Parts: sequence; C-alpha cells; structure tokens
Amino acid sequence: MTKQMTVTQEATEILDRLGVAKAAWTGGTLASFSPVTGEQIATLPVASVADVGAAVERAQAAFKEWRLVPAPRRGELIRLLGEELRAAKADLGRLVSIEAGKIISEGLGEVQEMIDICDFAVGLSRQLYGLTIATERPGHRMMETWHPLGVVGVISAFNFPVAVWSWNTALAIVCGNPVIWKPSEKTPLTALASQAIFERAMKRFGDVPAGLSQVLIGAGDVGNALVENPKVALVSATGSTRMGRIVGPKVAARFGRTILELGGNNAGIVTPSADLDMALRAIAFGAMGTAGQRCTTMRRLFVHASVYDQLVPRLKKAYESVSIGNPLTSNALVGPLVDKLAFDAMQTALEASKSMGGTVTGGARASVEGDAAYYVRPAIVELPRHDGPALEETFAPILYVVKYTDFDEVLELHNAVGAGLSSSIFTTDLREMETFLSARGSDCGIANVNIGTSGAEIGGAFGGEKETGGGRESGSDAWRAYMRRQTNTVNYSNALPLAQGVVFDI
Ligand code: UN1
Repeated sequence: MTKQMTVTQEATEILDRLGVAKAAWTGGTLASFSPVTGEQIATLPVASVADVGAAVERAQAAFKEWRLVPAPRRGELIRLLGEELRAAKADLGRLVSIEAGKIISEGLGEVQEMIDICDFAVGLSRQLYGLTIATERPGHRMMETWHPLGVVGVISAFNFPVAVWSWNTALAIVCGNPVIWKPSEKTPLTALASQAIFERAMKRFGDVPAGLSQVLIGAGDVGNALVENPKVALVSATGSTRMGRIVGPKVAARFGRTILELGGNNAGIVTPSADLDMALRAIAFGAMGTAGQRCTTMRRLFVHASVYDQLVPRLKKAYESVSIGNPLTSNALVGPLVDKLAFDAMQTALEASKSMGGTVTGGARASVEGDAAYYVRPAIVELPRHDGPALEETFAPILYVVKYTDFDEVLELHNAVGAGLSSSIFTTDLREMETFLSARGSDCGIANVNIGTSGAEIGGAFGGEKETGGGRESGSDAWRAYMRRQTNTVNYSNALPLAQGVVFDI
C-alpha cells in the first residue's frame, strides 16, 4: 500500500481487479469495517428472507442438472477454481488482511488453504468410492453407491472468511451439490471476491447451471432462513457454540443434515521431556497468531512443575516483545482484534482471571491506528487452578497457564471443558505421547504431538467433539457428509432366496 492510499481505496482497487461489481458493495445498508484502521469500507445491499427462498429454488434447479454431470467433470470446475485462486492469491490474501485484520502471510496462507482444498477435491472427484459387500444370498451382489445430496448452505465466520467456504464448496461441487453461502456480516467483501473468482472459473468451464454457487449478504435472518428451509439438505455452519445450539436443533427438527464447526478451547501440555525451544515457538504461534482469533487458537497451557520456571518466564518475555501493528503497513506478527466487542470480551475475561487470583501479563490496548481500531498486547495469565474463565472460549489472545505435576491428572483437566476441537502435547516420551493419542488421552477431534493446536493441513478431517459440534470438514472422508449413501442389492440368479432364511412361498 502506498502511503497516501487509505484502506478503503486499496479495498476498492482490489475489488475492481477481482471483478466485483460496485453495485454489490455500495449504496446498501450493511456497513462493513476494516479492523486494521476501524474505518468503514463499504455499504452493502443485503438479501431479504424472500431472496433466500428464491436462491434456494435456483439452487434446487441447478442441483437437478449438476447431479447428472459425471463427478470427474465436476472436478474440472474445481480445477479451474484452483487456477483462478492461484492467479488471484495476492489480491484475495490482501483483502482478507484488510477485512479480517490478518497479517499478510496469514491472509496468503488462507488463500493457499483454498488452493490446496481445490487440488484435493479434484483428485477426490475420481475417488467417490463405495464398497462392494459380500452377500449371504447366492447369485446376488451387494454394494453401496454415493449420490449427490442436494442444496448445501454454508454459514461462515469472520476469522476464516474464505477458506471455510472453499472447504465446503470444493467438496460440495465435486459431490454434485449447489452451494448457497451466507458469509459473516463482518467479512462480506472477501465473500463477494471469492464468488467473482469462482464465476470466472464457471465461465471458463462453460455449461454450469445458473444458481450452482450463490452468495447471500445479510445478517442473522438470512442465515436463519437457510437453516429453516427444508430444501437445504445440509447446513454447514461455523461459529460460536451459542449459534450451534440454535442451528443444530432447527435443522435436526426437519431431518436435515448439519456440519457444525463451533467453539474451541484448545490446550497444550508441556511435559518434563519436552523440547522447550520448540514448544516455545509452537505455543507463541498457536496462542498469539491471528491475534488469538482462530477456532484452533491455543487458549490453555498445562506446564509440568519441573520445567515451569524454564518455560514460562521465556514465554512471558515473548509476549512482552511480540510486535503488534498494522498488518498492511508493517511486518508485525499480531494484528488487530476484529472489533470493540472482541476487545471488551477480552477485558472481561482478564478481570475474571484477576478476581480468581490469576497473574496477568499483557492484555492492554495498544495504540496503533487510533480509537476506531482495537489492537491489544496478547495476554498470558498464570492461574492458580484450572477454573473460571479458562473453561470458556474467549475469542482473543489470552493464554491461561496452569502448573501440573501428575500426568493422569493433567489429562483429566485437559478434557474438562465443553469444547473438543484441538489439542497438543509437547513431549519426547513415547509413553506420554501415545497415551495422549489413546482412548484415554485427548478427547478432541485434533490431537497433535510437538506441534501447536492451530494451523492444520487440509488433508486431514477438520473438526471437533462435544460442544465443538462433531462436524468434520476438508480432508480424509469428510466428503461423505455431502453425499447420500445408497445400499444396492442385485439379484442375477434365477431364484429368489430371502435373507435370514425367511420362507415366503406363494
Ligand atoms: C478456523 O479457525 O475456523 O487449523 C479454522 C487451522 C486452520 C483452520 C482454522 N487451518 O488453524
């Protein structure tokens, strides 16, 4: 960014370059802000509840066509999306930084996740395998077939404004489904940009049914209309546990499917045998990266008493010296919080920590870009016990540190929270490592060894247990959630033997 250009001017140039029509982000009622400076960057027209219904009808019509396109051909569309994303990486990554406040390498990293999932999905488009199953009847064959599911609704959060859409979209499209996306109202511009990029891919592909990919800008009523529409076969929702408690039962009541990606309260355990230099770096990225605003951010740290005094003072030093700044104009490692609400929630949690006897290092507001932007020094909180605010997710850079002595006990504490997304252990002891990964170890969807809790690759299934919602996205066999399974039994004999030896001769 040149010195004289404002964030708004730069966003405008990027949106123009990416081909987003001006009418989509000007003259409307939804104001969007950049957390980098706090300035208002756009006013977007919003969808009405009636628009949602119309979008679902369009998507349903697209589904009827798209489900008949051979899966490898559907993969070709996602291959083109990957190409377009490669070409747009610098612009889209920077727009992520402008709109979500991420540092440049994390904004680019998010776009890289989009490219990676496209590559994955292209391969997947030739691997939507079912099983062949031995039957008990002679002259019969039994198998399962995976069919496209229907309209997929994606509700995404501000903190990964585009990658989460791409995880869902790349898989949904190769699985034969249309997608309707309701992005966070805090990050509508990156959504419009992603859609424009996808539209270029669709144009190159040629014969794409209208309504295969749609974006609806709006607030909670728009998301709710998607959730309640019986023609939306799958709702993939990322956000708070509070949101999931509303979405989950509503979709279940109409027998729809959900993928819920909700809160995380991810912990690390530093054992006596840990490589402390490595642990320090991993914890720093896991806890302070993205200003503590990843679902996978490390929020709790259990440190064995024998290494506590070697690790924690170094960690505090790292917290005191980490660079905080405007991600667009500096190389700072920590950018802004998304808004004032996030800042207030952080301060409330820090107050609660103090009142239970915690020692807080950091946490104060940093003056970087004036009053409208909320930058903070990340906070490290030494707690006398694992309790109070440490049991809840606060979406801000707070790391609660608790000393432990007994391994079995720390496993209990580790699992004693509502969320179950990600976890990690720092150890070179084989028994501790394997126990952590065993049935009596971490109860999370992601359990790492000598790696922090965040920064997962797309190849694995991403998601968590308990209050995290149980959904799985991106790699491994997460694609199955986007398809319906059919068991087929074919009789190629001249007889009609019944299963279980039942006799029914007429
Ligand atoms: C999220 O915070 O919603 O593992 C997703 C990670 C990223 C994805 C985070 N690959 O940190």
